[in-house]
Amino acid sequence: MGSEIEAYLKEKREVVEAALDRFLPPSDEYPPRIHEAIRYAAFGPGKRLRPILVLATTEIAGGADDNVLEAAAALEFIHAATLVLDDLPAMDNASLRRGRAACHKVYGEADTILAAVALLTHAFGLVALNGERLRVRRERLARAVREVALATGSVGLVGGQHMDLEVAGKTVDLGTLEYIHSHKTGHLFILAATLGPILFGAGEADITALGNYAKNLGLAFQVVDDLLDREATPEIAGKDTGRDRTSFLSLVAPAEARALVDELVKSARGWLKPFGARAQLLHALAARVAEPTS
Ligand code: GRG
Repeated sequence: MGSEIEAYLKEKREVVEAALDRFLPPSDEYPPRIHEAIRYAAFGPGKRLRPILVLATTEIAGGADDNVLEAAAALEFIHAATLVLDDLPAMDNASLRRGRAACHKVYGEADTILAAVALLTHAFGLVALNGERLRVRRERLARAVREVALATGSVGLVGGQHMDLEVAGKTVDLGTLEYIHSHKTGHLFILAATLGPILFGAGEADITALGNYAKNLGLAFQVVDDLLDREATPEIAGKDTGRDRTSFLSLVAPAEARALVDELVKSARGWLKPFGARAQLLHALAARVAEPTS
């Protein structure tokens, strides 16, 4: 499955990149500077994990990539918005992201904030567009939009990021740490794994199972990110590392963190049982995410 999952990820990454390009205004759209900044933020060479999750979980729900390209692009645009905001001097004050200069280092802080806001609002528009194109029932589309709002707002990503900044430099307990990680990372994973199935009309039990899969996967991913932050150089990680951020490694030893990753991946995969062989790729994705250099 090792090379199979790599080939799958490469193929889907190309599908996603084409969608990102298609759904963003061109960089010469007036006013050009902000559209350039938006594209710089969105097109950094990332793994495209969240949009790929949209595609993979929609497939489980019986849909095809073409059915949910707007939703997949929306997930990456939200993610890109969080990254460029996180790098700002008022937040993580990082200068390197995805192997190149952070957005504000190229476009300045004001246009980086505007680019992030535009990416976020664009994501909402894309989810609505997806619903219109699929002729999704009104209640389902309303739910999809509501889930995006909840995952990105103060009871989701914003809450997680707020607490992360609030406790910077302080000792935190495991509960607070779990809140931070599940909110600043987990909620977007859950959204990525459920948005396609919601739009595509999956049953409630399937949506719940996929959400729980993603919740565990997201937490595992964040612990791996913490390990990478501690162990990798900026050249390898493609971003500033060893920063003073809340990390599982401030509470547990690296070996324990590794064991936690294994435990979380096992739990994630447990939620795939109802899907049988159809979930083969989601199993492989979970194993891949747990790898130290994911
Ligand atoms: C814009 C909705 C919105 C919220 C703002 C700034 C903020 C609130 C949240 C930031 C949350 C944050 C930076 C979480 C880190 C998540 C994480 C582990 C990112 C790294 O993801 P990868 O490795 O990155 O998938 P690539 O570059 O591969 O896409």
